[in-house]
Amino acid sequence: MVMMEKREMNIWVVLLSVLFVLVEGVVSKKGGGGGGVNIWPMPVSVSYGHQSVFMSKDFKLKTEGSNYKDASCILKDGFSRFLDVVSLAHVIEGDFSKFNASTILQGLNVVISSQDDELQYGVDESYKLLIPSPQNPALAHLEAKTVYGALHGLQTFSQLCQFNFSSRVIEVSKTPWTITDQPRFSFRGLLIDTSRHYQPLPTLKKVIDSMAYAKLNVFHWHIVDTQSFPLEVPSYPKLWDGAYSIQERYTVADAAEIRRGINVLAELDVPGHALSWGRGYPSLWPSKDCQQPLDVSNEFSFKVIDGILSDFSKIFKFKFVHLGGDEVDTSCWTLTPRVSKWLEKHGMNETQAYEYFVLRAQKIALSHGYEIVNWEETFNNFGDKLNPKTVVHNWLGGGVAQKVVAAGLRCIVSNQDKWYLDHLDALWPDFYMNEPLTNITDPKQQKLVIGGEVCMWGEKVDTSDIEQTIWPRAAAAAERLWTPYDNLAKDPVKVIGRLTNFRCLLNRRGVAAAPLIGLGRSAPVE
Ligand code: CP6
Repeated sequence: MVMMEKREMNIWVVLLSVLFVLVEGVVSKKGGGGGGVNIWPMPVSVSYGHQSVFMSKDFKLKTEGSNYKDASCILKDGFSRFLDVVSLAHVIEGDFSKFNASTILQGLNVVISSQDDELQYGVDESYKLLIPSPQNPALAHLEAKTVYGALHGLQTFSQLCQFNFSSRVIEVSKTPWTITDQPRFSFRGLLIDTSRHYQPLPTLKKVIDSMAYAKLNVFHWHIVDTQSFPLEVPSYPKLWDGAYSIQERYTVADAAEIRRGINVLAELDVPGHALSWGRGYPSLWPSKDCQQPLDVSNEFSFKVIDGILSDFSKIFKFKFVHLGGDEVDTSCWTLTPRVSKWLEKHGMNETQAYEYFVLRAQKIALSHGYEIVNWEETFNNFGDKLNPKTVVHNWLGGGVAQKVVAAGLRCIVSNQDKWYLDHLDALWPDFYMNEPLTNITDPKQQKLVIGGEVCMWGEKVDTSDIEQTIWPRAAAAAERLWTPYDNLAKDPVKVIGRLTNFRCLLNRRGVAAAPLIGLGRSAPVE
């Protein structure tokens, strides 16, 4: 043993303590395990310490130094949802006498630099969150360019708050926290199909709230299809005669409520998948016995599309609209003499007529100020004719994204073997490991992949089981879409604990997320 002077020893104690704090306080950014950090999806960078603070009974929102005037109450409403999910109401009974005043967090100061509060594709979603260790005055800080970044910061903060049922206070352990964050992809979607099964409005709202917990930001509403037409369309009031019943419908006001707080990508899937339109307007069918695709030879088909998109543009403010274009079986066009004569007269074969229909629908959508998303078959059949601003939505398994971006178009990834929630045999590790940039190495081309989407097709789910079919698998995809590639786990085993914790958090918040199946089950990480 080397003998040391007392002073020298002190220096060593100090140095070792500093080293200890540094090692403990820096989360391993690589590998995705989280090193004891229970945040889902994992942020860009996280550091933390080892002291706890406790939220005051009247934890306050402050906006000192912020440019942002909360005219539409977006931040205030977000803050009140934050207080709800962390159960501040429980703290009313809390016993604060045991706590040193310096450990009480009095509020959160939010500084937003931009006045703009339009929710739109590409809005800055970054934030920086600082939760101090015990000190006075004890305010947490949240900085963001836009109110939408601030909302993500509140979600992260809420995940760090733990209600302690013995002291009845909310504890934030491991302070000080410093978190900087922003999404890897701007488009992080979930498709909900309300045509195969009607989903009541409260169900849709609940799905939207739960999306925000996982930082998903696009609700792709596959509103209508062959089976039913549940939406009110003022321009053509008989369209919703195609609903399953007079109860199973959405009014325009319902649709406007869906829009609140999330980007809604409304879909009008044409010319296939549209049989239900003809219940109110049978002339949209090629014939009574051959009812889809929509009649390409009838001007009325395009008038109705124009009317619907005109009504859409009043409620759905997202810059994209989805025009479908998938799985078009054109045989009704050739089998119906009136339509096949029209094809002949215009010198078109079936494939050309399909192209003509999709391109005309695109022009109508453009005239209403939308940019267009189309399913990948449109690209596979006539990609060079699509409007150059078209976003091609992948769903088949062939990895079309690579070809789409090589052609200079944008792409959304949803390959059915990995990101289809109706495929119950696809387990959360498959969802986690689906990499949107597979085989795309050129940085310019990588930028054209604007994101991805998990799809909850409605044939086999209704309101009774939609939540547990979506969660926790959608959360696995949400981390893939949010977290920087280098921070993601390369082996999904590493995130089991953190994902289990997130699904328990969903359960506590009233979302029926199913247990994790695949790679075994595990207890939440302490
Ligand atoms: N409905 C619509 C569907 C599907 C598509 N479009 C679909 C196809 C195959 C599978 C799952 C869903 N039900 N309109 C394809 C985009 Cl496996």
